[in-house]
Amino acid sequence: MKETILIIEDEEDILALLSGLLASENYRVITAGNGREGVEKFQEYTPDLIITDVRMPIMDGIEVLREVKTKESDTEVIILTGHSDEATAIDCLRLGAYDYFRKPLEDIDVLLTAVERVLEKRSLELKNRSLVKQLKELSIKDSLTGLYNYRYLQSCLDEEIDRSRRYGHNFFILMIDADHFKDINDTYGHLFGDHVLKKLGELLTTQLRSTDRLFRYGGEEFLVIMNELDKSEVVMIVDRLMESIRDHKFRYEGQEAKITVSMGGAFFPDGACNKLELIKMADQALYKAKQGGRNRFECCFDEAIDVATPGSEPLQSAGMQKDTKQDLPN
Ligand code: GH3
Ligand code: MG
Ligand code: MG
Ligand code: MG
Repeated sequence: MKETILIIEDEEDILALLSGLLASENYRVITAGNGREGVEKFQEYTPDLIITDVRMPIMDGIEVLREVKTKESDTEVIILTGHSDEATAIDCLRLGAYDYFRKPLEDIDVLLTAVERVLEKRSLELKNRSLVKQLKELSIKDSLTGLYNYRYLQSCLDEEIDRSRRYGHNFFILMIDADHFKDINDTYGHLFGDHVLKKLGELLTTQLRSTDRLFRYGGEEFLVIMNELDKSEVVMIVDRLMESIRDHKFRYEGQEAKITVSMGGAFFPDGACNKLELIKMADQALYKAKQGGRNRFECCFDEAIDVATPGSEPLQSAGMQKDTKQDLPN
């Protein structure tokens, strides 16, 4: 079965002629006897093409055309008009109809050719649109992990800062860097390392909230943008992330390893007045976490907070340093 065509026509003999002809060409044919019924069937079947008469009771073809085109649908429309309706037909083209045909239909092959042509044009347009969408998707994704890439992060941060300035809300960025990742590659091989990075992206994704956005920042570095959270929630989320990574056994082709990560966080606008400063703050916090022994989280918080999370050491307020058991890859 080929495409779906809805024919809207109040003259029964024309309706029968057209539906028989198009059905014999293997199109899926739907019919309606007036505009109102036509619009209902358009909504029900979302046809690829509508062939509609203009003059009909209850609702005319122009109203049908308007209805279809204001819905931003991909449905094409061909108009059938009487001899005296030339001006109306031209109006219909302006409203977005593909073509019009005068009744009585003298050369039915011409109409058939128009049907084939408009459906081909539509199919090409849809394919192009889907390709453009795919390309856009590819351009913002990282090929190894499938996460958003560095380039997309830059535009998201710009947007986020813009929004923060306009509406006065905070957001948080968390930089995550795998500890001693060079050793993982050296010990288990680069392919194993690739697998760990991919899996790490998945692990982080499952632990984050659906509104958090995760990016691959660089080689073995990730970054999360989080909205709508306060500082105690940061502690909770970071704890959860750290724990799930620490507990996970990364397995690939018969080999198995555990890893840890270090994290650095910063709030916007706390202490940062632009994107570069914000990234620098998170980067410095991350550096501090590395210097402090790795497998830990550091953050540039303005105010001191003191939060204890269940099953872990209390977090220290100054600089928000959290000591965690060092769990070196094995
Ligand atoms: P640190 O704890 O200080 O972060 O140590 P590190 O070894 O993780 O850091 P370093 O910057 O010295 O090395 C990063 C390593 O990450 C080296 C590099 O080969 C590896 N890496 C970066 N991108 C990829 C990747 O796409 N696949 C694999 N397998 N390894 C990668
Ligand atoms: Mg009519
Ligand atoms: Mg690094
Ligand atoms: Mg590293």
